[in-house]
Amino acid sequence: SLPHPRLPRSAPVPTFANPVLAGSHPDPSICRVGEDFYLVTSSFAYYPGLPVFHSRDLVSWRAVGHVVHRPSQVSLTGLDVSDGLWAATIRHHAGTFYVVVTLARGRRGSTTLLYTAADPAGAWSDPITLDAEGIDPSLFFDDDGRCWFTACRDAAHPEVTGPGELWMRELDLQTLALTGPTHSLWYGAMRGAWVEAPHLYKRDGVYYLIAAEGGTEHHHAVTAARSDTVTGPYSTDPRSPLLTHRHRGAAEPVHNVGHVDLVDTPAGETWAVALGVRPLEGTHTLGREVFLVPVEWMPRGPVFAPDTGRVNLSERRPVGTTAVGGGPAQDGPVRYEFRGGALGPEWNSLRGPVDDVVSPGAGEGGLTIRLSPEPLTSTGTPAFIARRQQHVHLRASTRIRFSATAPAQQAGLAVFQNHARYATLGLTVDAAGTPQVVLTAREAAAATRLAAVAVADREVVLAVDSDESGYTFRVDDGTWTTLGSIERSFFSTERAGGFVGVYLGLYGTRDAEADPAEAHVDWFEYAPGRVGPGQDQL
Ligand code: 6LW
Repeated sequence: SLPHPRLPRSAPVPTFANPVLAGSHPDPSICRVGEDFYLVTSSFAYYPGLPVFHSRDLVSWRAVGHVVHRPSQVSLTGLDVSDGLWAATIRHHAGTFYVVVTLARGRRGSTTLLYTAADPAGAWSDPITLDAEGIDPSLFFDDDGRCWFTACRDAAHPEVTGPGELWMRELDLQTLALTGPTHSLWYGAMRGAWVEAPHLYKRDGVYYLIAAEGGTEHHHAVTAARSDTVTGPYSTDPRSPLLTHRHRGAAEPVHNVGHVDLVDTPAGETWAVALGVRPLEGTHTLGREVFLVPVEWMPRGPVFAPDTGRVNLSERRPVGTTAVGGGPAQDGPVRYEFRGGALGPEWNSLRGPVDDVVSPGAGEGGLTIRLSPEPLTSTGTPAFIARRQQHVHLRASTRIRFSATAPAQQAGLAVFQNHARYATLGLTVDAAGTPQVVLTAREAAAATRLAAVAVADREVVLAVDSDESGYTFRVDDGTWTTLGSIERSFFSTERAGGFVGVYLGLYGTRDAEADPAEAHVDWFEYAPGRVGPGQDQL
């Protein structure tokens, strides 16, 4: 029989808004220690890598650090923005946190890394390289204290049709090396669709292998298999797919649902964190986000979203949990003044630290950007920091001071999808030395200069207003001038390919021949909400 809703329909049911982590936070993995939940998401070629979040209620999440916070922990140089650190799993056992993750190159798994920490806020260890092929590694700690590593790889089985195989080996917790035989566990419920993202759970003595199939886009789905023995054989749960929005139409606000990880609350409920996207007219720009989905265990296995069968934008709150409080408001404006000499955890650079080129001021705040000859198109580390775009409607703005001496020197605001697809609104000079602001769109090898306006000062406010139709770029040098707009879908993951959403940031670039120069940023503001008419006159 179907599970019954927990509360009578008449009672006011406390709710929360999905996604619980907006913006590019794919492939969530979650674990609990006592009352504390910890979650990690993929970070690709962004640095620091693998953000770690903490929550007490599963709904409000606070960034506590990163697994990869020292350059010695990984080398991301040379990688595409969508390669790098993919789909980590976080687990806790006997006082130690474990994170396993794929380092991807050329959109394929290349190395499997294991990090450990006593405190999830860090410091995390240097990596141990596991002798494992494929992607989406996970760990399962059995009641007897043994630890089982699972991952997915290309299927080698001669009788198997379909691209993927979930496999297993034991992880020796003393040596942190894989040991013993390799077990082939499962080839998926929907052969022909890639099977990935395995996580193993044990419930009432039964082992449940939960996976994702159909790829991370429209056909994404959650499927399952079960076994009485950890190493198998696993038999397909015939109810598969257990959760998907692949059959839903354009009116559905949440798509691409899959890649779940399950956690039990202290009150005995089970919840899943899932990846999903919120497309508008078929494209999304915010990346793959984290959605929280109720789970009910039935004798046949987990039932996802038992009341509605879908991932909802408004969902009932987990029972018996309380937010820690003091966490960041997801929907309020944030003004970064860069005081205190360090960037907050929401700021990322590409592939490595930028301490040599981007310096937050100590006492008086502000940010100094030393222009770098490394362009944003490079697969190195340009003078660039950015944070995720988490709202379709917003204004991002910055007050910047920069006395360029050559047109090849530029500093300003960037809307960044990846190194082959972004827009810049840069303060520079023209050939005669007059200060100007230039709007450029980059698509693959082509950089198109969309507009340039002379400005009255070498200190201006640069702004980009985002809404469902596009991104509009403006400058204020005493008077607001609109330089132009770029359609939203230009920055979409569908158009760009890859796995990331838009980041908004600050950059400083110059030709190798141009003189070194510094730009000064007073503040950067991220203000969610609709930009009303006339607000550009502010
Ligand atoms: C990840 C795979 C996926 O490894 O996307 O959504 C890949 N699923 O499981 C990169 O994030």
